[in-house]
Amino acid sequence: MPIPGNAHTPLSFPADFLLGSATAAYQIEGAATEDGRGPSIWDTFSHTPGKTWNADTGDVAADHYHRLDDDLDLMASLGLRAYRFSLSWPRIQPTGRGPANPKGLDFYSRLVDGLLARGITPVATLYHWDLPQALEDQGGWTNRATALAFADYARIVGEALGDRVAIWTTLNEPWCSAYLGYGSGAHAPGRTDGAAALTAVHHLNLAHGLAVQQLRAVTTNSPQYSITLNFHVLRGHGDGAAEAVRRIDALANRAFTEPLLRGHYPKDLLNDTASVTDWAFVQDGDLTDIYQPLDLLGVNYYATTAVRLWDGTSTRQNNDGHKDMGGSAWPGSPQVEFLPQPGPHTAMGWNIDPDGLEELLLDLHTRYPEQPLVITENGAAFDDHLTTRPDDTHAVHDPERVDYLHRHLAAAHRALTAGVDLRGYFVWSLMDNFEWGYGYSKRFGIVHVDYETQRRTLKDSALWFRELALTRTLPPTAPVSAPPKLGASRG
Ligand code: IFM
Repeated sequence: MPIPGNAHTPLSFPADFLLGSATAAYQIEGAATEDGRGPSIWDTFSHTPGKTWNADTGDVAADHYHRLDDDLDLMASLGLRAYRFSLSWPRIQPTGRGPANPKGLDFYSRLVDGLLARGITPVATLYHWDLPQALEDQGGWTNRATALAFADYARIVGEALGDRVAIWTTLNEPWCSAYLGYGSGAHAPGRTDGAAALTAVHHLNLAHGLAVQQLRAVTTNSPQYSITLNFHVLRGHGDGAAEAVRRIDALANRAFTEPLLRGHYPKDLLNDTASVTDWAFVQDGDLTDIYQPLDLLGVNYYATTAVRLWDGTSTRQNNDGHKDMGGSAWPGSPQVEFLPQPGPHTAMGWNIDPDGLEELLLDLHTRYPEQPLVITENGAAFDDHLTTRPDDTHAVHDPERVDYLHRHLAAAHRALTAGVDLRGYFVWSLMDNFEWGYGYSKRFGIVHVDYETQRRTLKDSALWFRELALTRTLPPTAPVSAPPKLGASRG
């Protein structure tokens, strides 16, 4: 029987399907104190001993801020149709309030112009976790005022770039901002307070809704509006499997999708968390503000999550795929435990399950049939090895990543064929970068970054993705063509 996606049965994506790559400001830009940028919670967190692997910080990262033109050429050489990047709020408003820093806006304006000049669709995310530290000092996402400040920031950015950005994303993975930032403590600002995490959930939802309204008021090029969520695809185990799945689905998924797409919080979520908070922070009119029509729902998917009800006697397992920093990302649900998943695994220890992506897309389509979807992140970290060819150029042979991408794109294609309104796929990530609490120990890029020299080297997965982007047809999993001719610095 022919293997789907091989030469015998090529899988093709529609002509307007966006095939691109994604990054985030703090993970690649560096230049942490340059041109008026203020400190963010990730600067503070990463400079706090014990918070990140090897005490790594984003001070330099992939130095993208200084290498913008070369990196734009790199994207063009890969045939990317779209590029998803995030804006650093403290680069634009150093304290999160007040007038815009012109140098900050200028950087993103040059980025957007550079993309358009190369025929690459700009997809801008307003917030990928780098909250200005000055706002955190006033309570961060537990303070309603942060949502209002975010709306002002959205307006500033919309006024500056709202004639050119094609797709706006308000927030990236508010689950992480709220539950890892304020619940488990694995992410900045590192708080471990369940009530604070749930308060942050609501203020992030509110910030999204207010920002969409501000953007709509000032943009002039009829862009699309979206938010990106990291969905938890749950596998229930044991006698209470359905209950464990329901609780975590409410906390992780429906706490966002229901207010955003249906205008209310799920009743079971409010009940499950009643011992943690009374949700009094939800004010009249908030849900109307949050419930804005969305052109696209961004879907981030990497792995599945296995849950079961804890019997209360054995040691509770907490293999939820994130660093254990003492707190809990699951307020109100201590009776659920997270089981290790069978392999194969990526270097993050996350299980590889492409069927989970197909199931997720089909499930979202069933729950929210009117809602177009886009895969805004999918990809894998592996322990890559840079090799030097006899002519002193470099290569990274990463067949596991090529296989991962191939299998997930085939799964996305199956969902598309089954009728899901799926508009695009963005590989995480364009280049190796600062992987938050894991520092530089994990490499997700399709382009390798040598952090000593900042030399970029196309991995085999980049060549494979280039073939996909250029042909819109899923290439076979072996490397498909010679590297494009690039500057000497890129191996
Ligand atoms: O690197 C992150 C990204 O910032 C958000 N989504 C998951 C990626 C891999 O952990």
